[in-house]
Amino acid sequence: MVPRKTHFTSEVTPELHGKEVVLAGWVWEVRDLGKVKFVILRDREGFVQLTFKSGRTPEELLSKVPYLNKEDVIVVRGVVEASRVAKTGVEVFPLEMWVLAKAKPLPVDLWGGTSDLPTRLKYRPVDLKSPRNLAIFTTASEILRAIREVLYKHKFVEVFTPKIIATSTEGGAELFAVLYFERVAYLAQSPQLYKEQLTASLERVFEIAPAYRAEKHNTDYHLNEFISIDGEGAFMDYSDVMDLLEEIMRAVVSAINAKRERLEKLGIRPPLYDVGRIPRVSYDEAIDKLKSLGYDVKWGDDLNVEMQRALTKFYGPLYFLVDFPASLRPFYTKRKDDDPKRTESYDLVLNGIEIVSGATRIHQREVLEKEMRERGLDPSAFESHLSVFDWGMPPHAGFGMGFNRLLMALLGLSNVREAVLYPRDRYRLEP
Ligand code: AMO
Repeated sequence: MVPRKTHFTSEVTPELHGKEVVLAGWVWEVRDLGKVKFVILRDREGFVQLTFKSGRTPEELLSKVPYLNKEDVIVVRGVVEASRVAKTGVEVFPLEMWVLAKAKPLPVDLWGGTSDLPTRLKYRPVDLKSPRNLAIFTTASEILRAIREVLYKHKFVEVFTPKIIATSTEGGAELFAVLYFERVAYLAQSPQLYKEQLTASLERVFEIAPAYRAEKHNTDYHLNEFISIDGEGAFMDYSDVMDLLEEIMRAVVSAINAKRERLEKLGIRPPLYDVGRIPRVSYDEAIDKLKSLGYDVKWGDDLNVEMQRALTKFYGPLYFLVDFPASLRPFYTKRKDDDPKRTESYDLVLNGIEIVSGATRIHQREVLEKEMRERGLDPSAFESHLSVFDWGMPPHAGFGMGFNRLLMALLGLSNVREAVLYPRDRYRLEP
């Protein structure tokens, strides 16, 4: 019987000196120096050196080592010894070894990192074995944990809303149609309308789920399926939500700092070390600053990545843009009471990339209908949503955070595809 794994490689520390452990993982490297043979075993958490020494290691075990291939799956029972030479400060002297699966030569260079991104994405399940990817996606999970913790602390309830829907929420052109029995349905671009409706019952909700956009751009920061972290709170406005996002960003950066050493060893350099008060820059001020830099931009224009990057000169890598013109925001966005051309809205920008967007919402049916008509939308198509506003809709506000963009920007990755396990883009539907 093959024994169960007792430790991840990261748990094999010098304090275990003299103890027996069972490790399981993949052969990263074999170094055969004749009487001494080293096998580097990799698992999700890192590496451990296995030392096979003639005289000490059973002969039958020693003779197996030259037949190991890179990425063979092995289980090893052995004794831990603190070591001054081994990279991780420990080595393990095997007593028994089982080869559970053999591996052919890999289509991706996990060792030298020489494969290009298209090749890596084509063989993504293999590419995900690389130490760099393991660090990215274990950190991603820690980031999600940190975000959930902040939201739970503020009494948000985790929910799931339908991804197959009947009408558009964020604009018609970017919908994927699906055949739904006898009729056409769409994949949800965001849980916007559902999360708003839920503030009338659950008050504060969040959802972490895929969102679908049939955008044809093929850029480094657009995906056709991305993970959206959405939050919506009753009796809140956009400044409450920005306070919450500030807390989320602080928690996320400290989750990254806990992993920083491992990340940096792999060449990943998270740009943020801490998060203080995040500047809240009005759209008007941003336009003025951009004009002063010579950009050809006027009030009412959308800001592109280059402009948002230029603004980091004034505000640092992380800032909010607030109070956008109503013409730039969706129909559900509340206008400012004293300035109806502008809205109670914001984007959170990190290194020039918009990672979050949100607003105070309209909670009065007539106002919402008027905004729909102004944007050429037919309120009757939204009747099931609008009727909720007849039965006690609280004022509310929220956010939509693109998790893959967040991960990309936080880790300083150059392409959002690096921040998704299996990216879906204009030309990629597999694996
Ligand atoms: P918005 O359309 O700005 O707002 O989307 C919110 C956030 O989602 C991310 N995002 C994307 N990430 C990768 N690829 C894409 N194609 C893509 N599109 C958007 C971005 C963006 O900031 N309902 C509103 C949110 C709200 O007001 O609560 C919405 O969907 O990081």
